[in-house]
Amino acid sequence: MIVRKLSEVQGTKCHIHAKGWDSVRMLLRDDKMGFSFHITTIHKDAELALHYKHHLESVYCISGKGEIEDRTTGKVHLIESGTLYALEQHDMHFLRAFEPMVMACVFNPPVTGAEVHDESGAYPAPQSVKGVSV
Ligand code: 9YT
Repeated sequence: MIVRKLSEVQGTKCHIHAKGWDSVRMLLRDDKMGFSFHITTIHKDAELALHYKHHLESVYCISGKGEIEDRTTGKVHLIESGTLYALEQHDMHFLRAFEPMVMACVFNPPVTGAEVHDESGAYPAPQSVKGVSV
């Protein structure tokens, strides 16, 4: 059994900081759960262009307010506490935070810990992430 506290992972190498967001990656590939689990905060006024071509992602908003725009249809959905979205079609999207948004995110296949977004907002395919075990 794995038991971890957010406070134990905050500030470690599994707490990633990037422009507009930071993410505490609480479960990673090497935990062998078949998914990774992240507590991600999208910073106020951030707009992220994301496209997880190689991953399925589901996100549950714990707190904060913002919106997600489907870049294929242009449809915009409000995100607030209690909202879940699932990118079951690897949907290209914009994520905008009107106030800090705390999100619980799962990725399938699991993130290894080495990923950073490329210029299209994607993470690389799992087999192209080499030699990093977090
Ligand atoms: C909201 C969202 O797309 N989160 C993705 C996870 C986070 N960017 C991470 O841990 O890389």
